[in-house]
Amino acid sequence: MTSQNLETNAKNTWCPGCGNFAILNSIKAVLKSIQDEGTPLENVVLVSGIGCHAKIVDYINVNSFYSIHGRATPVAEGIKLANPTLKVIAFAGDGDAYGEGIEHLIFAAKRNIDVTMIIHNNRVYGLTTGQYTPTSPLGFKGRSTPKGSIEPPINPLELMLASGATFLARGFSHGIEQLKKIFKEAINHKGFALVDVLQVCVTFYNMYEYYDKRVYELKDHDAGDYGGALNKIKEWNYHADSKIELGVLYKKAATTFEERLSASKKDAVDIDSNIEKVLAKAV
Ligand SMILES: Cc1ncc(C[n+]2csc(CCOP(=O)(O)OP(=O)(O)O)c2C)c(N)n1
Ligand code: SF4
Ligand SMILES: [Mg+2]
Repeated sequence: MTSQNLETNAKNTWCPGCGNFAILNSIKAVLKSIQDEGTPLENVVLVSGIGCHAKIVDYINVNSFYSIHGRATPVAEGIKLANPTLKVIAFAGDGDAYGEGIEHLIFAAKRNIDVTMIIHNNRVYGLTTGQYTPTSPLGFKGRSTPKGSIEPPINPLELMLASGATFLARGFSHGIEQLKKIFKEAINHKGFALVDVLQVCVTFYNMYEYYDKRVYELKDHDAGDYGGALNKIKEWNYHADSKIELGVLYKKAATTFEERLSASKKDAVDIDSNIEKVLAKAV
């Protein structure tokens, strides 16, 4: 098997210092390792929404679907259902996934469909130059909220846990080695996996100094304990001025949507053939 070159000819137009570079470099390293372990990259499909983050699929030489704002999740689900042997990895922004596309995310988690969602959570609309998003803090000053946002943020990881996600983690664009580890574990997880990456937008919301002072890596955390995971997830809440936990927060083995779908198709075939037998006898 020849090794697939991951580079493309697309010109990178992200701002210098953007946290998206850390995600790009980490995922490229993980794709390379997946390939080295024997999975051809033609078995991987990347999906993106619309936003600065979405350009990532232009910068990786792997089959991809550049979708529309808020719709990375259903496109990823459709690809997985059409061909369950594929590994599907979707990239979405916080505006994309936690705003316009939030309902898709809830249902994907509820179904436990086997896709990996990587959320570039810069807590701002980057591409449209600085409006507030569902994870911007109360008081956030941006293009659409010059006097400060009057809404508190949502905690997307708490919402995903309640919705049924079976793998939840948080990474940071100042921690490439940890990002690689988390991405690899998320991609290998069987079921719905979401990685919320604190991806700093240096141009419209530069949080490096703030995060650098507060982040810490989870140690001795039992990711299989729902209650413990919930407590950890609620510790920071995207607003409190507290420590911010990084790492795998929750992980659970569970039947996937595709497995249940395939079993129900088999039942349907059995029912059909039984009906044919009954009808044949009746004639
Ligand atoms: C259906 C639809 N709604 C709105 C837009 C306009 N739009 C494009 S990018 C964007 C925000 C992107 O923010 P985010 O998803 O956080 O990504 P980022 O640019 O921060 O990576 C919006 C509102 C659009 N292109 N399509
Ligand atoms: S606007 Fe922000 S998110 Fe977009 S490329 Fe520039 S630094 Fe990155
Ligand atoms: Mg954003």
